[in-house]
Amino acid sequence: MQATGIQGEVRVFVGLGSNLQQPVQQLRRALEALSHVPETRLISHSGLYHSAPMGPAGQPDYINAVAQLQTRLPPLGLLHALQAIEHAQGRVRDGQRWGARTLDLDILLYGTQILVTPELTVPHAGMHLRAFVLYPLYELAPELEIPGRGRLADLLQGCNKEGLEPLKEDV
Ligand code: ROI
Repeated sequence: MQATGIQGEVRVFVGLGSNLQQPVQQLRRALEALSHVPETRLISHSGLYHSAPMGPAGQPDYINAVAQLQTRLPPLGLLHALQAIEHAQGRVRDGQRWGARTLDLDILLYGTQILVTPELTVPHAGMHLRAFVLYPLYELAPELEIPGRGRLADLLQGCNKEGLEPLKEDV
């Protein structure tokens, strides 16, 4: 089955993360920006979560969420639109792997497609192991199957939730 909906729209899930410069505000601003991406509709978003950093220690905790979009943009067109939002919100690519960031927007799923290019890998390579992705995603689409990885509900069972907390004061 192909994941294109009516009029060629594809269901996409985008992961949002920030741990610098007022992360909650960064995510709110990013959600607003996502609602203005061309040929794209923002359908819904999860609650915001507080999460312990994965990667190098000594960086602040993150705020994470997941958004659901319907888009007619091709994968790389969407990627470039997301990068423009990251850039507008002060993201600087300092070359440090897994370092702190003002805003990270990751395409998690693009319909049911599996895509591996130098610029973009979909499904997102680490998503099936990350509680800060799987839990917010489950809020939006508990029935989801992650292409090549299995059922979201099963992946959730095997994932350590430690350090992940729904944000009390939410959007
Ligand atoms: N850790 C958490 N908790 N949340 C993130 O969004 C996040 N993003 C990253 C790395 C640095 C891997 N760690 C993260 O890119």
